[in-house]
Amino acid sequence: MFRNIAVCIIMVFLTGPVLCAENGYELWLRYRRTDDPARLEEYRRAVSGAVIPGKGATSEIIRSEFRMALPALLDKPVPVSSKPMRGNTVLAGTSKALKMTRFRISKADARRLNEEGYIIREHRVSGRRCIVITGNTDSAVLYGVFHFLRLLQTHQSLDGLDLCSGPRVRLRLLDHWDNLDGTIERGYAGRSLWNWDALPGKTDNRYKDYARACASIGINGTVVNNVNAKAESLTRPCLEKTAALAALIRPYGLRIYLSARFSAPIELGGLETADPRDRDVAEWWKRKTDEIYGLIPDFGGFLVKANSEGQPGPQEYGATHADGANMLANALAPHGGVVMWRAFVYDTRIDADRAKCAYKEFTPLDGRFSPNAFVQVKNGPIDFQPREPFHPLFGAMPLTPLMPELQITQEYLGQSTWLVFLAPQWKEFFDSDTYARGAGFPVSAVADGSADAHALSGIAGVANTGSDSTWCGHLFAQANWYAFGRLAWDHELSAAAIADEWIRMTWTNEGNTLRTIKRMMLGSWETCVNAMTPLGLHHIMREGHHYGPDPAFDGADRADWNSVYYHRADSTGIGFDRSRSGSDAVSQYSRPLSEQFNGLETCPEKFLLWFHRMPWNSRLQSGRLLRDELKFRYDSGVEEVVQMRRDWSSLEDKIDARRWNAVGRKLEAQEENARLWRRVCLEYFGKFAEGG
Ligand code: GCW
Repeated sequence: MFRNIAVCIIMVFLTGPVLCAENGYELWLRYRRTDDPARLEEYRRAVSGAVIPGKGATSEIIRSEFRMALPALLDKPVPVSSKPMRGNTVLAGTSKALKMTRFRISKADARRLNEEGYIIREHRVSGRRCIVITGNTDSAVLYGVFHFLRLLQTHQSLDGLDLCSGPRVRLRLLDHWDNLDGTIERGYAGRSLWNWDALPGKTDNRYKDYARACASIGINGTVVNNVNAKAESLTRPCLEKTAALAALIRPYGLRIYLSARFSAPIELGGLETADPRDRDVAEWWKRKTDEIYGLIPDFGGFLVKANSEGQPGPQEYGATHADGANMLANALAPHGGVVMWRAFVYDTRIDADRAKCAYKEFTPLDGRFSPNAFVQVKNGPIDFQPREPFHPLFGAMPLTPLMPELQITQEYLGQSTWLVFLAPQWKEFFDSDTYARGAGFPVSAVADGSADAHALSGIAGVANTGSDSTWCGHLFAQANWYAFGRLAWDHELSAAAIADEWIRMTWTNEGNTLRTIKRMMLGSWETCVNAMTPLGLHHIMREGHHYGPDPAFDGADRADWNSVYYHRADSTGIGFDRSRSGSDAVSQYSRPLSEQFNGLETCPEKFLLWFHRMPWNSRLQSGRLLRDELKFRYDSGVEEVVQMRRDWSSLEDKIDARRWNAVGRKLEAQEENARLWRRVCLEYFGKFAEGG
């Protein structure tokens, strides 16, 4: 990288500005010279140096971040020190560390800030105009520092700064579906970041780079192993490796969590049972948990996938999910840890409609979970589809903190080939009104705990990171990692605002390019829905790997692993009847939403075939017949991808060739795949539609 920069400097000297080849490794933390002269002047005046008086690893990280960022952004030497200095400085530290500046956080501020919130405020110190970045803890200050740097990266004014920001959700986690052998389940960006063979002795700079990127967007926890867990992760040697990792990422405010295999007491402890009501089993978990805390004092807790897709669980012993969760919660409670118990269950003996299973299993358990237990619920009732209505469990378990699980890795959304910006999808989810206790009861209020006054709140995103030099396999997939962190911090942010920040930091502040990329990103999710599963269709991807179309698939062992189960197309129509006269999944939603979903006239068209089975000649809002509308949607999907390619082509001289080419190649493959989707789906559905 340094060589690259040196070459660039020489080239700038000789020929004026050039676009240097970049590989994307720097993510949104590329600190480039501020190329707006007025802003550059302003920043140079406002920031003559940075003072970070704190001791400890986090303060050192902040110093090194400033040393990297400020001279680059301001294009001049900027002293960074732990000692006071003259001039208009940036002062960053906890209120204790900043004592000498006489900057006081008022009591009201302190309460508002809690543990992770920060203030960025202009403040006079001995007649000088300084910018103070402060909070109650080191990680709060670190978050504030990244926010401040973001202001510079995105060319915001520093005039009269007075910002205060705190996270709406307490636990903001990445879930890595990484296996101990270095593979990643549903990973499309190379191998796992964690090199378990080399740990604990040998670590990798990339761990710190990962933690730094997470800290820059407010992520404060990471579940390092797959929910399809191996008991081996809980063995002493593995825990020592995990502890080494935990020590590296701790100063960035990141805590480690582990997925726990429920049958570990049998596999590792030699017990005959894993029954959560068995004294020896509970004792084994208690000892194991104590051992973990002995190695990792700030260990976050366990994530558990139980009685789901072949994973062991309490139901094997006639015990409930709550029994299982509580046993682990009890072991964690003395240490302040949490258990995150997943609600991703779909036992067809519970209900023939997979979408209904989790609700039926979990709502009767509301109120029976320990205070430090979350139930972790995917955004929709099936499985991370391009579009789903929100999961009916949101709002239906008022006594239990629910932790939404979003999928950043695009398992069903074109993986690392498709450009799909997911913030609009997540916003649709957060903003959905559950009507659980009357109107105005959105999913976001369940997620942040405000709806039912839960002290615990959390959100998890299934990570899309890997060993690839771009981290995420697609340069635009980085935007989803970014957006997840930003929305976990503040779900009120708009998708457009997040895209704007990310583009400015990752690509450019230049207006025309910014607008073009933003347009591409903001339309990209609807494009994906149109191109793959319009009008509420779902789960018609190729079996197993879930890339590309296979609506005809009917060969799986389980009915609900087949595409035909979900679309039910024949010559009389298409769609899954989940209305009152069908599976009645609509009744799992509160009134009046259940009524709205139930009514053919009132059901939003985006969910039409999710909730209803429709004759091919039904007339839709556009005036088109269903069969024509489907064609129209698949056509639009392709056209929109073609337009994205055109947009991207127009940026050739605005973006460095390496990244421009990399994205161009991805878009080409995306177009090919969109065309395949259209061809396969229209041919297959068309056969029925013609006869209808
Ligand atoms: O989406 C499905 C995936 C599985 C995954 C499972 C889950 C980790 O296809 O690969 O397993 O969901 O969320 O548990």
